[in-house]
Order: sequence, then C-alpha cells, then structure tokens
Amino acid sequence: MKKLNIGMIGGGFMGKAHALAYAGMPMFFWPSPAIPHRHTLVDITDELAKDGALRLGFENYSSDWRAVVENPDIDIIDIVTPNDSHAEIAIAAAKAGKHIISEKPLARDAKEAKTMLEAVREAGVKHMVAFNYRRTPAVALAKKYIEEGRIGRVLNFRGTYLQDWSADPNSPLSWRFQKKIAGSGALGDIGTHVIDFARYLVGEITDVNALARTWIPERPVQTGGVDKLGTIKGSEGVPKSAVDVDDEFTTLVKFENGAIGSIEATRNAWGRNNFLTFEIHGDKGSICFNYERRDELQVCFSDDPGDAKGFRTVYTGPAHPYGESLWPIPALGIGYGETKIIETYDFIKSIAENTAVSPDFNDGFQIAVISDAILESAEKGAWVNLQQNLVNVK
Ligand code: NAI
Ligand code: SOE
Repeated sequence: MKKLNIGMIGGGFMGKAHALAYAGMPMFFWPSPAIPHRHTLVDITDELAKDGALRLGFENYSSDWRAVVENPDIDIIDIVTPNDSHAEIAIAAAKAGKHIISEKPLARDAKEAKTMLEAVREAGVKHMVAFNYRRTPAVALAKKYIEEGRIGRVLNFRGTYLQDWSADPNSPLSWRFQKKIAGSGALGDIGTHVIDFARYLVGEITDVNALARTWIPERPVQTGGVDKLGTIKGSEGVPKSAVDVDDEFTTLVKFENGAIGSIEATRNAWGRNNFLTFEIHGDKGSICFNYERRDELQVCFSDDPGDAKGFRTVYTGPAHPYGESLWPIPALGIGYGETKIIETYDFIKSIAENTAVSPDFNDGFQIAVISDAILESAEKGAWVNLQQNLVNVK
C-alpha cells in the first residue's frame, strides 16, 4: 500500500488533532487509499519540535520548515501554524511540488489567500483548507437532503458560532487577538467556519451588511507559547496591550440563488462553548444543526402528517454519510477527532486517486473575500457587493 510522508509544521492544538487523524484514519477507512506516515514535525525550536515529535508520533523533528519543505522524501506539507505563516509556507511547499493541507482561515486576507491559490494552481498540486466541521456526518447529511430536494427551495440560512473563552478581560492577548498574526478576530477564527457551511449548503454569497465590535480593547500580554484559549490563569497585574481585531460580528447575507440569511460569531458569549449552529428553511421543510449535539440533525418536512408535524431528530450512524466507516450503530458519538479523520481520508484519497477535493484553496480564497467584505461593510455601515470585491483582489 502506498505511503505518503507528512511534514507537519506546528505542534500545538491543531498539530495534535491532525496527528491523531493521520494515526486513526486507516483504522476507520480500510483499505485506505494510502497510508499517511508521520515523517517530520516542525516547531519553532528544536526543543519544541523534539517534544512535539515524541508526543505526536513523528519519526523526525526539525526547527527549519524550509528544509522540510525541500526534503524530497516529503509528499505532503500540513500547515498547522498561526495564520501569519500559512502563505509563506504554502507558497514554498507548492514550488517544491508538495501537496498541501492548510488550517483555516487560509490566510489573513483575500489578497494573501490569492497568492496561495495562484501558487498551488501553477504547481498542479492537491490543496485543501481544513474547514473540518462540514465533515461532521450530520452536516453532510443536511447537504444530502438539500441536494435531494427534501426541503425544497432554500429560502433562509441562519448560522452562528458562539464561544465564551475570551469573554474574561483577563484572558490573555494571544496571537488570536493580533491583526498582524491572525488577520481578524472572531470573524477569521470562527466566523469562517459558518461561512463555509453557508457556501457548502446554500451556495455563493453575493452581498453582506455587517456590524462588528471589539468589546475588550486591551488584554494582558502573552509572551510566547501556544494559544491556551483563555485558560492561562494569573493574568491579573500583567501589562496589557491593545486588541486590534473584532470580538464579534453579525451580518445579513444575500445568496446568488435568491436565499437570504444571517451569520454571526463571537468568542464573548458567556455560557456558549462551541455553539456552531445553522437553521435552514426551505419551501418544503427545515433542517437544524448544533455542533454541541453533533450526532443529531433536526428535520421537519412539510408533508409530515399534520398531527406529527414538528422537528424530529435523526441520529447519524452507518446509514449516513461516512457512517459505514465510523461506528456500527447510531449515536455512539462522533467527536472532533472523527471530523479530522474524515477530512484526512478525503484529502489522502484525492492525492492517491488524483481527484478534486473540497474545500480547497479556492474555497479558502472565496471565504477570505467574503470576510474582507464583512469588515468593509461594518466599517462603512453599508451593504457590500462581493462581485466588486472579487474584482478588486488583483
Ligand atoms: P497553537 O497556538 O495551539 O499552536 C501553533 C503551533 O505552531 C505552536 O506549536 C507554535 O510553536 C507553532 N509555530 C508557530 N509558528 C511557527 C513556525 N513559523 N514554524 C513552525 N512552527 C510554528 O495554534 P492552533 O490552535 O493549533 O492553531 C493553528 C492553526 O489552526 C490556526 O490557523 C488556527 O486558526 C487553526 N485552527 C483550526 C481549528 C479547526 O477547527 N479547524 C481549531 C483550532 C485552530
Ligand atoms: C478558537 O476559537 C478555536 O480553536 C478556533 O480557532 C477553531 O477554528 C474552532 O474550531 C474552535 O475554536
């Protein structure tokens, strides 16, 4: 069976998730299209890289991503670093002829994302952007129902991503609160997952009208280290520095197919953890999803008998997308790890079988264009048309 050597750049939160997926993928998807081999782990120092390689099961380690990108033994470069290094690593990897999976958001803005898209297109390598939530079986099932016409013509999409890990003003100023590293705040970090849902399930977005706010204008400085997502204690008394990204945004959206809707995201919503949801209304039914109950899809069809009309729960299992390869009966429980395992399977398969995979860097670029338009709209207090923004990204 073909082996594909992985060079993974970054050994933090997503490093763990992707390493788990490389190890677990063949256990679920067998026979596998190819076996991902954890070849080299890169981090910013030899010490961190060595520790990461041991922890995440990589054969080698390095603190020099350029050398790993140039290594002829490496087939795939996996980018799991903060957002400011995605473009430089991806462009070098494409030039070296490596297939690339990059974490989301693809880049800090559309201009940067476009350079990455151009590089992978020119190199003819496979490319994927890691919007893994669309690989939750219940989300893929929603897509199937929509494509089969089960809810008819889609009229409305309401999507949210609400978290509370940054609601405490003492939660530190990690890279996620710095524009030069993250590009944007809640928008790029979590809002982009909802934008991915909207495009995947409904279609292209043409116009946005947004509001954005930074609720906590300064935070205690975090010196180095991975982003602990608000869990570093004892920040009281530590010097503070300015936050220059959004804490929250909300936008109205218009879709190319005539549907309308709204998208919102915040990391300051006390009581919400990973409240990634959508509710979609069609002219023949409705679908509802909440990632915090990710085995479940709520459905209501207009031809349900009158005395039984209302939302009912479909528990995903072997009868549903990806289900046969996962667990033998419904509702045993899909976790975050499984979404990454499915993502890895689809990416490895696209390389082994030379087929297209999505979401790819073009999707990542389109999402960056929409994100830029949301910030522009919030700034201007007016509708922004996406076509105009696509034209402007030269
Ligand atoms: P993190 O802060 O936990 O880890 C980042 C790691 O990259 C650290 O080990 C750091 O030392 C290393 N690093 C930074 N610059 C580097 C460089 N130039 N070369 C080598 N290593 C470098 O960050 P996290 O949470 O893992 O985020 C990484 C990326 O994954 C971000 O783009 C983020 O938006 C995305 N992400 C995606 C998620 C999803 O659900 N798809 C979930 C969490 C993060
Ligand atoms: C923090 O908001 C975070 O880790 C995001 O970066 C991820 O994309 C999201 O899936 C979970 O929360």
